Amino acid sequence: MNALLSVSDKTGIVDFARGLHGLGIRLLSTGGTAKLLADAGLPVTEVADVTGFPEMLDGRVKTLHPKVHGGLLARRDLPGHMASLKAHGIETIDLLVVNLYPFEATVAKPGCTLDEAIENIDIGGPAMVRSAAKNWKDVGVVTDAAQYEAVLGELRTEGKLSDRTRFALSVAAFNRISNYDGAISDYLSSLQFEGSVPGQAPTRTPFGAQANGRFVKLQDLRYGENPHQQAAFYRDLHPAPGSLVTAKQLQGKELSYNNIADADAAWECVKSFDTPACVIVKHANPCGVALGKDPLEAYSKAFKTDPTSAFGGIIAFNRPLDGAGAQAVSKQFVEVLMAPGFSPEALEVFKAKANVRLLEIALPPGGRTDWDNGRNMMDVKRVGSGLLMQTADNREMTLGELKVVTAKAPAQSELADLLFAWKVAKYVKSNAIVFCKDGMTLGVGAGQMSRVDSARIAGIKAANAGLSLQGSVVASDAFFPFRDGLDVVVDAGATCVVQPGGSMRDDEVISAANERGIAMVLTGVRHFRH
Ligand code: 93A
Repeated sequence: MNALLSVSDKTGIVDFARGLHGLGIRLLSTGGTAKLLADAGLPVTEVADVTGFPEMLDGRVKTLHPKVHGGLLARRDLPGHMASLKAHGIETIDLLVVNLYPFEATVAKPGCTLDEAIENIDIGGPAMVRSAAKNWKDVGVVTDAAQYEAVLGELRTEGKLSDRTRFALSVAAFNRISNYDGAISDYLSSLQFEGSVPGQAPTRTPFGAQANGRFVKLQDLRYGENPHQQAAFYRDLHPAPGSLVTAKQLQGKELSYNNIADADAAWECVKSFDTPACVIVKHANPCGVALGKDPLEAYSKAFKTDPTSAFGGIIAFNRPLDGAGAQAVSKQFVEVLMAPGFSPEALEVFKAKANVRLLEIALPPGGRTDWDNGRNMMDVKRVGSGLLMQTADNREMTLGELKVVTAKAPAQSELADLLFAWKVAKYVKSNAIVFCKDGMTLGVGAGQMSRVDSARIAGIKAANAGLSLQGSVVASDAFFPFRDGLDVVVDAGATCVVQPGGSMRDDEVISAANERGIAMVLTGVRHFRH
C-alpha cells in the first residue's frame, strides 16, 4: 500500500507517518514534507523520484504528473485501468494526506500583497485531493490533521479503511476544496484592481463575488424556527474572537435555533458594556438590561424591567457569574445562561437544573479594530432566492459626538444614562423606544410599525412592572417623524431624549421638546435593526 503525504501545516504529520510506516505502508512525499519525515528517521520516497521529474518552477509543479494522478484515479475494479497503469509503470496510491497552502491565513494578514496571495494558491494539492476524493471507493483522502488519529486507529484495527470512512473522508475533502476555492474567489473578486499599487496590499471591499466559502457547518439542529423546519448552525470561516460561535456549552439540553439567535442578541448587547452588565433577551429583543457593581446587582435590576417577559429568557453577563448571582438567576425559568466564566459555586447551583444551558464564552481580547472586539464584520439576510449582505452595525457613540439641540442641556447625571439607553436601543428591533434611569432599562418598546406605538408600549410595560418613568431618559433608534412620539414619552415622565435626528420635521420635534421643557440630543447615527 502506498501513501502520498504532502502537507503545508506539518502539525502531527511525523507521528501519523510513523504510524503508517509501522503498518508497512510505503511513504511517498513532496520536498518539505519528505525532508521532515526523513529527518525523523522514516524511509520516504520523494515524489520527484516517482515521476522522474524534479520539482520545478519554485515548487509550482511538484505532483502534477500522470504517475501521481494515474495512481490516484485508476479504478481498481476495471481491468482496463489496471492494465494502463501497468503499461506505463504507474503504482496505485491508496492513501492521500494533503493540507493546502495557507491561502486563507495569508490573505487574512494585514498588508498581504496580491503576489503573496497568488503564491499561496495551491494547485497541485487540490488537484490531488479531487482525484482521490472522486476515487473514494479505492482511495482514502485525509485533509485535516484532526482526522489522523481516527484514520490510523481504523487502519490498525481493521487493516483497511471502510467504505463508510472513505466516503466520509471524500465528502470532507470536497468541502475543504469548496471552502478553499470560495476563499480565493472571494478574495480576488473583492480587490479593487484600479488604484492598487503593485507590491502593496491592494484595496479591498468587504464583498467578494460569492458568499460561499465563508461558512463552515458547526452542527445540525433538531429543527428550525418552527418544528416543521429543518436547520443547521454554521460559523464564519474565520470567526471573530469572543463571538457566539466560540462559546463552550457546559451543561443543558441541546441549543435550539431560537436559543442560538437569542443568545447572539444577548451576547452582542452585553459585551458592548465595559462595566458589569446583564442582558435578558426574549424573542430577539432585550426585555431587561442593567449595569451593576456585580452580576447579582446587574441581574436584579435587569429582571425588574419586565419580570413577565424574563420568564424563559436568555440571560447574558459580561463578567464571570458567582454563586450569589447564580442563586438569584436560578429562581427564574431560564433557557440559556451565558457568561465569560462560572464560579464553582455557580456551577453547583445549576447542577440541580440539568436542563439549563450554560454557555461559557470568553470576552474578546479588545483592541482597536471591530475584529479585536469580537464583532462580526458582516451581516447576512436571506431574501427570496437572494442574499443581502452588509457590514455589521458596529458604530459606537461617544459623549463628545452628541449634539444638544434644545434650550435645556442634559443634566450631568443624565449623560451616562443617555449613552446607556442609546447602546441598548441599538439591540432592540425597530421601531425601538427605550426608557432608562440609573443604568437600568425601565421600559422597552420594540418592533412596532409606528414609533408612537413603540413609545406607548414602552410606557405601558414600565407601568406593568410598577416602575416610575419620572426623570427618565429615552433613546429612539431612529428619528421621530412627528412630535406625537415625543409627546408620549414626555407625558410618561422622560426629561431627556437621545435620537439620530434627520427628519423633515426635526424643527417641529425640537420645538416640541423646548415647549415641553426637556433636553434633546442628536447622534446623527441611526440604528435600524429589523
Ligand atoms: O505549487 S503547487 O500548487 N504544485 C504542486 O504540484 C503541488 N503538489 C503539492 N503545490 C503543490 N502541493 C502542495 O505542497 C501541497 O498541497 C502542500 O500544501 C504542499 C507541501 O509541500 P512540501 O511537502 O514541499 O512542504
